[in-house]
Amino acid sequence: MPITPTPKIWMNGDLVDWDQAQVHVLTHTLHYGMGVFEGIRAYETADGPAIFRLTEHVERLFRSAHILGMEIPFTVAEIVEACKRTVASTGLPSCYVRPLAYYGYGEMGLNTLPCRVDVAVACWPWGAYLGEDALQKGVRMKISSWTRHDHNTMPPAAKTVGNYVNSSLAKVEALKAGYDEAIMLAPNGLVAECSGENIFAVRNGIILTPPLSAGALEGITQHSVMTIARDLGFDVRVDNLARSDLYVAEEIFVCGTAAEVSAVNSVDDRSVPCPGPRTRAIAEVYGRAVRAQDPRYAHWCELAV
Ligand code: PPE
Repeated sequence: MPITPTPKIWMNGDLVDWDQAQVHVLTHTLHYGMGVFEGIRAYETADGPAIFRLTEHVERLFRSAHILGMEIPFTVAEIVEACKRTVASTGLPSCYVRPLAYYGYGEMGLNTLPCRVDVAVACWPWGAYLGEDALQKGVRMKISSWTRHDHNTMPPAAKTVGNYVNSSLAKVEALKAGYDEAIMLAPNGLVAECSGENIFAVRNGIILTPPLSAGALEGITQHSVMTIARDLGFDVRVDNLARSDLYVAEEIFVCGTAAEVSAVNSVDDRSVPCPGPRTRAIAEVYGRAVRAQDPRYAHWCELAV
């Protein structure tokens, strides 16, 4: 998806011009993948752009860094402020927000202990991640031939730069085979998540989503969806899913900051009813919640200014 430039990018405390936000080719993370990032959305509201669950995203950035043993030289509050400043500087009513902490220029080699940690926050307009009609028509999913990495290989619970090699391999494989998105299985064969979303499947009326231990990122949208679904009166559980659970599911949807709530119409060419009534109801409330239109979830929306 092509990037539309915005005026400024926050780098280590300053807002710099978009074209000046550059790194050296010997930037450590560019070579070894040891970095952490977030994906956040700011939505248009009557009071200006509201950043959805901003503090929780920044807290996860710090947890991801903690898993890597990386020390971010800013506080959570400072990065929250940096995100707000960057969003406000774009003048856009809504945008995607990408904080990134990385080992910068100055050291080479696998020992990250002496490396400097740099932080940047960029924003740009980003449309529907899985297509404008992802909720109505649903997306075609393929179980990937690539296995989600094991906890002792690369920590899937951390949103690290390097983890996305695995996701990109799966995504491109699925696209080349004519599907929209890939479902990743953990090394034990259970469902983990998708290349860039968490997954939910309905079996016997119960909405199920795999836990962190199955190799899923602890998705903030996943958490929002579980809260909304329970408030709608649905039975929601964090539990393992087998491949066959997906083939015979009554409904499947995937969710993430970028993808929001997207319905699934098939898995490996086995059709799934789509969009199911629960998916539709949850997506509708989610769409209002992110725009600060539902008082029950107003505390999830942080105004940029
Ligand atoms: N799993 C993965 C692997 C993942 O990348 C995401 C977000 C999620 C689950 C959902 O997490 P959350 O956004 O907290 O609900 N994927 C980001 C897109 C990655 C990309 O750059 O492409 C996102 O949705 O922002």
